[in-house]
Amino acid sequence: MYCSSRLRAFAAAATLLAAAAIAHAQAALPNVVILATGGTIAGAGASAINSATYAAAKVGVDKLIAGLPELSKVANVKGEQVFQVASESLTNDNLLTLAKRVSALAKQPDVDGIVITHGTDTVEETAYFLTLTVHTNKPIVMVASMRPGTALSADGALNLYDAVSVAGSKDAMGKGVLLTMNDSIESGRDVSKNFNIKPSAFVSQWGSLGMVVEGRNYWFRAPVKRHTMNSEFDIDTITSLPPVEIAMGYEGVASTAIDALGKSGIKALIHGGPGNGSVADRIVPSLQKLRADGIVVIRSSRVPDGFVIRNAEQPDDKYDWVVAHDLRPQKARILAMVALTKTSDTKELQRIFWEY
Ligand code: DAS
Repeated sequence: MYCSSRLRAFAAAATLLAAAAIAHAQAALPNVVILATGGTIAGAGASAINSATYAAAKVGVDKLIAGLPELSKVANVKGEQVFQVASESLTNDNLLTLAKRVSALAKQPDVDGIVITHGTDTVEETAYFLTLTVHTNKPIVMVASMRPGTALSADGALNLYDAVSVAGSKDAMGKGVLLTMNDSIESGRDVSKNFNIKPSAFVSQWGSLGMVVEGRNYWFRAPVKRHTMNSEFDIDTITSLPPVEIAMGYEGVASTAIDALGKSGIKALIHGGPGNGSVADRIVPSLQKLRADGIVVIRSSRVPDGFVIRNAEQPDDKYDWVVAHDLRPQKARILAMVALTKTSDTKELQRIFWEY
């Protein structure tokens, strides 16, 4: 018969052993920080059938983490609430604040990866900005959701689990900023929101980088454009972003928007033209006026896929215009703002649009 003191000693030893085992298991897990900014992934609807009618940016990061205990199996997770907004309302200053926080965390030796929860509307823009300006090889993984957590078949929980799993993976290092949505791992540079109400909304015209399934990554390609450690742009040296706006091209377009933007203090105008970034002949004089006033003119295309070819139908050399390569207008604007923090020389800008 064991005396009670021996039982107490046995229980104490067992407790210590269990604590040591937990500590050992946690030490083996990567440390991942989740930076929350808002969006549908933090949204809430009135009922389970409200998959499209809901309020974004309502649930705090601690509640997101607490609602997903499976995260503790793939990483030691800490959360920070950077913003709580719908992403269509994010500003250039928000971009700078977020990127600087990511850069600071990435320098910490006790941080192995960073996840950013974000609205779907502009996550493609934030992802590109971060991949252009944050100097780290550590995984930075954006994640969003098309349905709020209150809806039937909500996609946020698995998307977030995937994002934390990828952010803690050594094989995700050095691939630039990533986005995990709907089991896919997308390049932050290439991905865009192609459908406004489906979980399969996000597509990269040159293909996904891979997939993440049950916490394991399957890679099928790697980015070739410059990013993160190989970028000449560094968020730690950027204090503000020059104003760049977008004007679309379409049948019957007037020069009203372009003329007004030309007087608003912008440093570059992205022209989102039809086809190969075509410019209506009646608009050319307005664009030439902007150019004469020192405003950079960048030809992008409203066509979702493909890339604008220089000097094809438009005499870019003659007008001293820059072409946006395969970047949609909203992405071309991000690169233009970043590039203009360093140069306004159009030959240098064109090099940058080829390389990033
Ligand atoms: N308004 C959208 C946004 O915040 C909601 C979402 O889809 O995340 O981007």
